Amino acid sequence: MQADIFCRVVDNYGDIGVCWRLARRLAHGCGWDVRLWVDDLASFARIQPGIAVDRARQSCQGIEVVQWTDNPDPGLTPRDVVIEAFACDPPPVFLDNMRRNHPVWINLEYLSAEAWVESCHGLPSQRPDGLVKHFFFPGFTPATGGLLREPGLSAARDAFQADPAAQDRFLRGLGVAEAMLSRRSNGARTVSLFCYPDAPVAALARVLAADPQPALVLAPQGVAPGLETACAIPGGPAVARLPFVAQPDFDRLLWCADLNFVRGEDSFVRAAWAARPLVWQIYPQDENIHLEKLDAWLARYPAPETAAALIRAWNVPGDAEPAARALTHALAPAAWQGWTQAARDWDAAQAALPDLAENLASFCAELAKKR
Ligand code: TRH
Repeated sequence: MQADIFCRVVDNYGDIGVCWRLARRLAHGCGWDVRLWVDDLASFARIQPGIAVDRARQSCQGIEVVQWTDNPDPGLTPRDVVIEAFACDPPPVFLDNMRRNHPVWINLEYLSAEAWVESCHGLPSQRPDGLVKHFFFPGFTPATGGLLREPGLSAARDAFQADPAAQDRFLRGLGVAEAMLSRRSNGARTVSLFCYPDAPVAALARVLAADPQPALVLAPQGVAPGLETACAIPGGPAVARLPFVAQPDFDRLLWCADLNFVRGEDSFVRAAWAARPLVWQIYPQDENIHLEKLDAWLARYPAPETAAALIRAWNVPGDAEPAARALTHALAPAAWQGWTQAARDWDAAQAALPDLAENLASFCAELAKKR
């Protein structure tokens, strides 16, 4: 298959994060020839070293990257499959060409655990101009498009998690100081923190300070700017700032941590694949719709109620007290043990389902036959 993936960066790194991961998975796992159109190469460059921010066309890891501008090259005509991420609409000149050669057209939707996703997944939308767009929904059940997950991921993760020396080498390579590494080898709890600016980080610092087990917080540069100040309290956790890294290294970072605070869409899924406890800060939406989505996922996530209460509290900005109380309960030994087991169970259950790229590839192949 030859495909065009269109990615418009609304904000943050999730749009390009999902599209880049999908492009690599389709190219390297399914043998597709992929062209990725991106309107914000600067965001892309932050999560993929080597991307030039000012090149109209470039190749990265066997994928052609096209800078999506207001005047795209009309010579870049549609091929077998067009995937628009998150309803971003291909450019008009490209659409004109689509009316001529009728490629398979997919709208890849946002991830949600809500039940209605199953009934909408795969539905066609017939347009007045004769083109048909199909909705493809990621999700957590066999009746959805699934989640992106590379073959061999569990084995690579298990080997890395069983190898403290490899973890030390990895963290050292990211600039983590020897004192921090010793803290880890002496039993400190490693926490990774990737959150939005309103996350109750002071509550996290206070609870970790009061916990009998020392802690180390690993946070990307620029995320949670108040973290160092919040942690500068008696018994407070040590803080290590890390550069933004490429996606495979971001996985390794999550695999190093005992507890991962993640956000948005893609880092949330990757934290699930770490098979360790995770706290999800969901992308905020108007009228708190996101809290319904959060509850829909919590209804599926097998963690104890203490963990669910913490995840809910972490998503309510303002009063940090409920988050602090919930975190204290969730870290108590029996609750923590239950959560750790649940994280393994969740990973194993989800890993048993076909991944999004496999599902998408067979869905497109079926549609292509009918063209
Ligand atoms: O950055 P985000 O908050 O993105 C959000 C969400 O996707 C949200 O749903 C969407 O509507 C909005 O963007 C526009 O969080 P997310 O989804 O976790 O994306 C972060 C990406 O960045 C993910 O692919 C992991 C990647 N990343 C790295 O590759 N290296 C890093 O060092 C870090 C910190 C992140």
